[in-house]
Amino acid sequence: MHYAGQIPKWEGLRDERYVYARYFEQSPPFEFFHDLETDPMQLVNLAGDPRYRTALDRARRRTNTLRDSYGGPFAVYKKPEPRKPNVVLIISDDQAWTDFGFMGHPVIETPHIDALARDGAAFTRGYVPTALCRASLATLATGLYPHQHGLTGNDPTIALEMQGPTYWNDPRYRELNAQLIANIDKMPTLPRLLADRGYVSFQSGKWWEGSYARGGFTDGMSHGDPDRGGRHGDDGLAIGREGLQPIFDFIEGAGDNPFFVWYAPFLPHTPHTPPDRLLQKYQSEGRAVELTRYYAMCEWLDETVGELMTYLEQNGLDDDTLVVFVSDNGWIQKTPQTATPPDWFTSFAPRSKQSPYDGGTRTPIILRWPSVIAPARYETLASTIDIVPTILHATGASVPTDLPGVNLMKAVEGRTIPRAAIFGEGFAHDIADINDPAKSLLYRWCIQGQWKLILTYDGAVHRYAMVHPRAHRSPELYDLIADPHETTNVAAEHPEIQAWLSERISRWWPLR
Ligand SMILES: [Ca+2]
Repeated sequence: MHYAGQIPKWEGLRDERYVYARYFEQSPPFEFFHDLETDPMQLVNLAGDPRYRTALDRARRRTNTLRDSYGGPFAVYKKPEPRKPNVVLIISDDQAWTDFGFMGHPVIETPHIDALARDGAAFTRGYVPTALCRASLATLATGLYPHQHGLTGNDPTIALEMQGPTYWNDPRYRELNAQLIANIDKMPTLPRLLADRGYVSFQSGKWWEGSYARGGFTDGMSHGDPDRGGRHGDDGLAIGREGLQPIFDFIEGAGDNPFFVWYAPFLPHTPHTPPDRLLQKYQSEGRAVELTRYYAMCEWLDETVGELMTYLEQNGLDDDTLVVFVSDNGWIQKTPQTATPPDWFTSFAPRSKQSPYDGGTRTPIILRWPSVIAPARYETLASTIDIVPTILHATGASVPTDLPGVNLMKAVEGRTIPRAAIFGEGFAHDIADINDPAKSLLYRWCIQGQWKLILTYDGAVHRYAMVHPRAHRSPELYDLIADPHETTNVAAEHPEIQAWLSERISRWWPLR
């Protein structure tokens, strides 16, 4: 990482009794305050404890005085003008964290995504806050948790008599969905914040929130008109499967403006219709045809990533383009051999899409920006709530103060990410009450270090009841390092960890 000027990121002091530090990059600043008398190891942060208010205020004032005596804020440093790299956000659709060459898959070949990981910062322990398309994409557009942006499921709940293959044509469905889409109009989305910084932006692929313009993109492929098949991307869904020319045309038309590309192809998502050459490549004695098709789809996505990167290189753009790669949710292919509960009708297996398990929620997160980011792998926990603040920081755009994520570039710069745990939530596919996310709540989870706690709730499930068998009423605790596929619930052996993480979940999103 080029780190011009060694700009300070925190200030503070230590006296005989107290240690105080303030990380002033955030607004409001993140503060640590420790009482050495009662806590010599500095394990308990008392910055929010009202009993220490007076002592904390004194430490703040003394820090300001000391700082000013050295010439005031940043007196000896000059912040460089932030650059404006181009940004390409690649979003895989329905691909598990294991299903990449660089993540160790024994069969699937993904040489171009592997190259992104090799040349960039690869966060191998990344997560989406929820394992469903629309909610996950809205997080990538806003930086908010689904319970904050309100787009928690793919559809509003529709009455039984409306159900059928074209339920989205029912006027009652359309009215509810129009209300849902209106959520995005109010939010400072990534394209809007980048536009304030002079960026032009292009939407391609999946997009559920009406026309691309509703999300603040200056250009795009999805019209969102329900009368013309608008639901989750319409014309945009041709990207990747039918080539990348619309993206190349947009970049050519961007002129001297920095650009942002949202590339969310319908890949490896169903229909699993790979080119014949890839299908043949993955055919193997004894391998189920469903699995063969899925494997081929993963490589098809990879080929399009290669095409995109080749274009950037050939046009001299790749050195100063921040490429971000992520999956919107996981996928475990169901085959005739897969054990499923009765009436399981989807083509994915249990403990994958829509579930709180890593098969649904975990994804590698890659940041590639050759002129700035040195290649490295990170075990640091990362979340897709971090993508928006990371891109905003990298581009020098303004960062809303209420975003829950962190700037992942801190880890790349060798600094500490001030966050101990990451959180997630699972909702029903159909939103029970568009004004109250908790009515569809099924799971909440928290990961700290190697531990993952999953709590289960009784939200309304409607059409997808089968995907959420309510067999588990008890909390589930997994050691993700020893048991990455979450086979053994160790909650009973570690009641103290269960209680600690449960408390963290309650504080993260207090339910009424
Ligand atoms: Ca998806």
